Amino acid sequence: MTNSWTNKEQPTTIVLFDVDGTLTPARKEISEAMKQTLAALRKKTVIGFVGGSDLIKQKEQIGEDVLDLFDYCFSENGLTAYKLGKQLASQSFIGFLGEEKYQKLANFILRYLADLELPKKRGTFIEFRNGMINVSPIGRNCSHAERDEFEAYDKIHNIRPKMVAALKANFPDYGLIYSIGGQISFDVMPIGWDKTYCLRHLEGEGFKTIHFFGDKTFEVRKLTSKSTHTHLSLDTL
Ligand code: M1P
Repeated sequence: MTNSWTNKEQPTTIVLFDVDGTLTPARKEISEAMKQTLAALRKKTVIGFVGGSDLIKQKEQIGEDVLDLFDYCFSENGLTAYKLGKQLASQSFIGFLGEEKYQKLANFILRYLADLELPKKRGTFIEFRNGMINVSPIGRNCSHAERDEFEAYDKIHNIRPKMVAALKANFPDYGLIYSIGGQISFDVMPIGWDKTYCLRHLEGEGFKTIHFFGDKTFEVRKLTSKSTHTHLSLDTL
């Protein structure tokens, strides 16, 4: 199959990058050196990012012009997606779950957190995104120092793994997966809406090779697509 990326040296190769911990330090800004590397790579292959956060955060970290810097932009794992700056079809978490089920889930989370003693608690414990919710026991509006502190505390006390286990036990029929990808939170999304979701936008686009670079890539899955050798490493789920 041919595709439309004839301006690239390798038009059937796409290189995808995770954001936090890969293109940028966690929740921090991209460096000029990284931007230049991406611009040079973009001449050779098609490039994209696939991040768990929403586009607003990716603009804060990569720049207001983020949509111009990549051929594909996959926010919220591709639930919100852009090709050459034009938005592609999207789905929503609330559309999948429905208001009634969502409220049961949110109420359980807030009750669980209310009973939790931590060295520090701040604010924004549930961040409602288009394609997922993000749950943070300390609260998303903690400072950078506080997030480092929570991460270290969590490594010892397993706050997030225990909370995920409680959610799995209480909502076994909700069709959700839980991903502890960052420092202070975990993502909750429908099964299949992890980082591999973005691949749905690449089907039929004529790519033969898909490279993914990310941190916490513990599992490697060989995909059964029409591509000759397509590999994608996943965040831990
Ligand atoms: O990209 C990994 C994770 O980065 C952030 O996590 P945290 O704030 O816990 O460091 C979040 O954007 C999260 O959604 C994302 O999966």
